[in-house]
Amino acid sequence: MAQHSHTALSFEVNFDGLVGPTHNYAGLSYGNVASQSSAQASSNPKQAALQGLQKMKTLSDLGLIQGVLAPQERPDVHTLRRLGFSGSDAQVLDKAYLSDPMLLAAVCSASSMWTANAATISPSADTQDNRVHITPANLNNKFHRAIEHEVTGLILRRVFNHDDYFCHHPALPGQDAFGDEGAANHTRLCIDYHEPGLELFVYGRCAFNGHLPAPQRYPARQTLEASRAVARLHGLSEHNTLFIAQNPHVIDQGVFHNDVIAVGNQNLLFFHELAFLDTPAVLSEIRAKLPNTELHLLAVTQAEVPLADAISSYLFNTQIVTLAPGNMAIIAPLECAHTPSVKAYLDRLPSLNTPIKAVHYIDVKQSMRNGGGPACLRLRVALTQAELAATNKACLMNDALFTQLNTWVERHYRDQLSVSDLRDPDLLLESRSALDELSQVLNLGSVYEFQLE
Ligand code: SUG
Repeated sequence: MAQHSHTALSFEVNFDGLVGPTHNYAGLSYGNVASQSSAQASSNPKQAALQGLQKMKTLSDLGLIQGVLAPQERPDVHTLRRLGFSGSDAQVLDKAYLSDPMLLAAVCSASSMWTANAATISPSADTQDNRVHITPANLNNKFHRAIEHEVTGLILRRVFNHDDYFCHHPALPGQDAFGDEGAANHTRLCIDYHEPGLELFVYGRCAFNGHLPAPQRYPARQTLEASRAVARLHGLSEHNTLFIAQNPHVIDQGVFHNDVIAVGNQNLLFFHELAFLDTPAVLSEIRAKLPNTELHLLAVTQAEVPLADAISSYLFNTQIVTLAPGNMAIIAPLECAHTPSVKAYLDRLPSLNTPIKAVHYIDVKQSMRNGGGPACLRLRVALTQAELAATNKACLMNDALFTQLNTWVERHYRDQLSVSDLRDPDLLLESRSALDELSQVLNLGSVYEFQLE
């Protein structure tokens, strides 16, 4: 396969978040319809982690380079202590549960699995100093996610651990005006991954300009100010960036990140016609900034797939991957096969004269029920050969690691968890011993705060 061939100059590596042992449904994400409707359902962390691993294996078997990002320490006892709960770890959990069960649920969420929200990454071909720039997302809009970025930053430093090639920034200030959700609102168009591209930053509202339209019902998590700051930090220029306003009406229907309604890969942008505030203007700006590029700007109409079907099936939270030059595949959640309008569209797609030649369905139902589809579960990193060589090898998927991680999940994970189990001190111990072992397997050093007794 082209991606693995030694002659390839660059690679798109997908780093998937490994689902943590506390995966549960707590209804924490207002504006994310799936999270709200699964609230209080019982989860299966073991199955969730195995589904995630199988997804990684499927992509790796297609010939793509696949990475693994470790989960975070949850329950997050350190955050509870910062909030005034004291005593032994078991007492801290118990006091938090009795005082505010939703707070305990928030510090137990396995939400770091959705690594599309881990960071925004600009490939070296686009940046001023020709290094890969990485900014963890502050995820400021939701408390359970706002406590992720410090450890996310640490993990990313251990994975991309070479100053000649990688430049790590801290997350943006944790304030509403700079709400940043990372790569979920960022797509890059290019011809080949190592060539300069056009980085699309999609935002839901402007913090400092109240005249621009904003959603009325659900929050817009990403601001224009945040997107601009990330582009500045990464040394991008006016020529290789485009800031695009999301359609506030679709946010109000449950499109809480742009990757629920649009996805791009190389010279292809796949999106619903209602995705952006001014779609014709967006398309003409893309064409103007990428002259001499054969572009496939593939809009799906409301008549083909109604918005509600696109949101419930996650048609646009698919991954579009390049298997060989000009030959792409779309990786779709099983829910797409079960939604008639979407299934009909995907059946036609390979014959529509675009680079997409095949559709692969995968089962990530445990994650989908919290509003996380295939694209949410992965962080894309375009790397040159030298950058890939400088990346932590222990975090790259292969048959041996796949087997090892499956065994690890089987040994440490529960197959049933409900919100009332989160105060169980044994869950904390199980989670810590699992992560302690994992950090050795993935060669991460000490990224977690706990000490095993
Ligand atoms: O931030 N769900 C995540 C889903 C993130 C999806 N990511 C992308 N679209 N890229 C969120 O809303 C739900 C947790 C709960 O309710 O238990 C949650 O955090």
